[in-house]
Amino acid sequence: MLRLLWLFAVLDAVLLLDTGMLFPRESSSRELKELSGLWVFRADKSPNRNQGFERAWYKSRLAETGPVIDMPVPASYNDITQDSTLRDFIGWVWYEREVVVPARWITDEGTRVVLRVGSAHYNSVVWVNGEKVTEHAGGHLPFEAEIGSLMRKDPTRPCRITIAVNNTLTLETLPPGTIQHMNDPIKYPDGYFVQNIYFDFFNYAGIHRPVLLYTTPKVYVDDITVVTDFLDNTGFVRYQVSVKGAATATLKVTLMDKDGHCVASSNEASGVLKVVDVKLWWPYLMHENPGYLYSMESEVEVLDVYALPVGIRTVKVTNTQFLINNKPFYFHGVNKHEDSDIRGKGLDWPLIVKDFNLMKWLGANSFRTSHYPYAEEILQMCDRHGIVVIDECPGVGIKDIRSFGNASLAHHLDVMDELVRRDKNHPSVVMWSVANEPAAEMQPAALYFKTLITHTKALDPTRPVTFITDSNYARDKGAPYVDVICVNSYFSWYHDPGHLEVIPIQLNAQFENWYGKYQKPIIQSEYGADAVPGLHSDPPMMFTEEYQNAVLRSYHDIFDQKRKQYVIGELIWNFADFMTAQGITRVVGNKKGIFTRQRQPKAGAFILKERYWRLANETGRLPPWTKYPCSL
Ligand code: BDP
Repeated sequence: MLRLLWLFAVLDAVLLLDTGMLFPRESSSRELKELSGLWVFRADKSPNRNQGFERAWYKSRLAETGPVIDMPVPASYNDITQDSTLRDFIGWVWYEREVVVPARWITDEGTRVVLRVGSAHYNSVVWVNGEKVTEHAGGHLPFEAEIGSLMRKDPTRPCRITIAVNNTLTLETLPPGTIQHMNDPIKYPDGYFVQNIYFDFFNYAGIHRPVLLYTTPKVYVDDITVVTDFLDNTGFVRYQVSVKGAATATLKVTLMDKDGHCVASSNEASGVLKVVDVKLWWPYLMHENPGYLYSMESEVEVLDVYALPVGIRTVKVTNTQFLINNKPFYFHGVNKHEDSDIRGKGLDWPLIVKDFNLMKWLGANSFRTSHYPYAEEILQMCDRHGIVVIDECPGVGIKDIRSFGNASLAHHLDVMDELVRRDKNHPSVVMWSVANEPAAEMQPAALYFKTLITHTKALDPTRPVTFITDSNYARDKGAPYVDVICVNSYFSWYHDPGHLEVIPIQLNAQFENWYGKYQKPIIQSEYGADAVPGLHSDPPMMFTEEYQNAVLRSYHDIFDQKRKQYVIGELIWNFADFMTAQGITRVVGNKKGIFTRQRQPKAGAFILKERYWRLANETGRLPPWTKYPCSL
C-alpha cells in the first residue's frame, strides 16, 4: 500500500508539466509524413543578418528573393559545401520545403495536422504559407505547431514550410556564448565579429533532426506519464493519460507484453496497472534478457490510439551504490557526441546503429549524453538494447558570471522542463545531469544550482539528479544538492602534462576528498587523453596511442580499488574523436576518442573492451553467447 501511495505522489509531481510532447508514432488513428530529404536553403549574409526578416523572405518562395542551394535535412549545414564562410557562418539561415499532403487531411476537418521539428540549432522561427506558426529557443529539443487550419485556407496549393534558424549564442542561451565585435580597422575588416564559445565542440547548426507532419483526431492523447515499480513478482505501472479536445473522454488503456498478449488493462485516465510475473527492464550485460519493453496502448473512445513502450524498473541511490531493480549497477560506459563527418550533428541512422554495435562490442552498458539532449531515436534504441543513459541538458560552458543571472536561470529551468517532458518515460534514462563543468566557484552559482536541482527533482522525483564538476574542489557549489557526484579529471594531461606518475596519487586524493566531504557515490564522468591515430612512442609521449593507453590503465587501477567502496562508474572521454572550434590545442578536432571520428578503433579501444567485459563478467549476468572473450 505504501508503495502505491508513493507511486501516486511522484506522478503528481511529474505532472507539473501540462502539455505533452509525445514522440510521433503511426497508429490506426495517426498518419505520419517525414519531410527528410532536400530542402531549399540560403544563409542571410547581409551585414546585420536581418535582411530575411526586413524583406519578409517567408512571404514567397525563397528562390524568388535570392539564390538558393540544396540542403539535406536532417544535417548540420556547416560541412555540406566547400564554402568556409558557410561552415563558420553566424546568424540566420533559411530553409524551405513544399509539401503535398493527402487530400483527406484537408477535407476532414476533424483531423489535426501537426508540424514537428525534432531539433534545430539554436533559435527557430517557422512559417507555413507565409504565416508564422511557432518559434523556439534551444537547439536540442523538439517543438511543434498545429497547422491544419492554415492548410485549409487554400487547399489547392501545396503547403510551403519556411524555417529560419539562428546559431548565435549569447550569455543567456544554453550553451552560452558571446558575440565579439572587432572594431580595430588595422586588424579586422569593417563590421567583423566572432562568436566566442566556452565549450569544446563545434557549434554545428541547422535542422539536426527529422521534420515531419503527423495527424491526430480532434480528440487525442496529448501526454502520457508512467512511473514503474515492482514487488516480488508483481510489476506496477502507475500511469496518467491526458486527453485533449474534449471535456470528457472514455479511455481504454491496455498493457501488452512483447508477444502482444494483454497483461493488464484499465478504463481510467490514471491508475496503476498490475503485472503478474513481471519481466523487468534490465541493462545490457546485467541480465540475459535486457531491455524488455511492454507496450502501453491508450485508446480514446475509438478515436485515437497511441502505443508507448514501457520498461518496468526502479532506480535508487544509496550513499555508496546505484541500484537498478535493487541490484548494484556499475556504469562502465562512454561519453558521446552527436558528431560525424559531413553530417555534423544531423541524425543519421547508419551512424546510430554503428555506434550501438560499437558500444556493445566494447561491453559498454551506459553513456552520458554529453553535452546536450540526444535524439529521441537514440534513447529508443537505448530502451530496446538496455543501454543506461545519464541524460544531460545543454548547460555546458557556463563560465561567465553574467550567465548566472535571472534570465539565464529562467531559460535553464525551461530547458529542464522540456527535457523531462520529452524523456520522462524512457526506462533507459536513469539520471538527469543539469550542467557540465560550470564555473561553480562563483558566488551566484550556489543559489543558481540549488534552484535548478531542486526544480528538477520536483519535476521528476523518481530519478536522481547530478551535475558534472571538474577536479577543482572549489567548484562544488552544486554538490550539496545532487544525488550522485560526477567528476571529470585530466591528470597528466591538462594538469602535469606528460607526468603519468602523478595519476594514482591525484586520482586517489580526488575520490577521497569528494567522498569525505559529501558521502555520496561518485562517477568518474570523464577521463582520457588525446591520441592521434597512428602516432606511436615508447616510452609513451602525449598524443600517442601508447600515452592514451597508459592514462587509461593508470586510472583503471584506482577505479578497481575504489569501486569496491563508493565509486559507481567510469565513463571514458570520449567514445569517438569529434570536431571542435579551431585552436592551438586541437588538431582538426578533439582526439580523445577511443575510436576515430570514422569509428575505427585506436589501441585504447581494446584496453577498454577487455576491461568492460571483465567488469561485466564480474558484476552482471551474461547470456552464454556474450561471455568474454566475446565475438560480437
Ligand atoms: C572536459 C569537457 C569536455 C572536453 C574535454 C577535453 O567537459 O567537453 O571536450 O574536457 O578537453 O573538461 O577534451
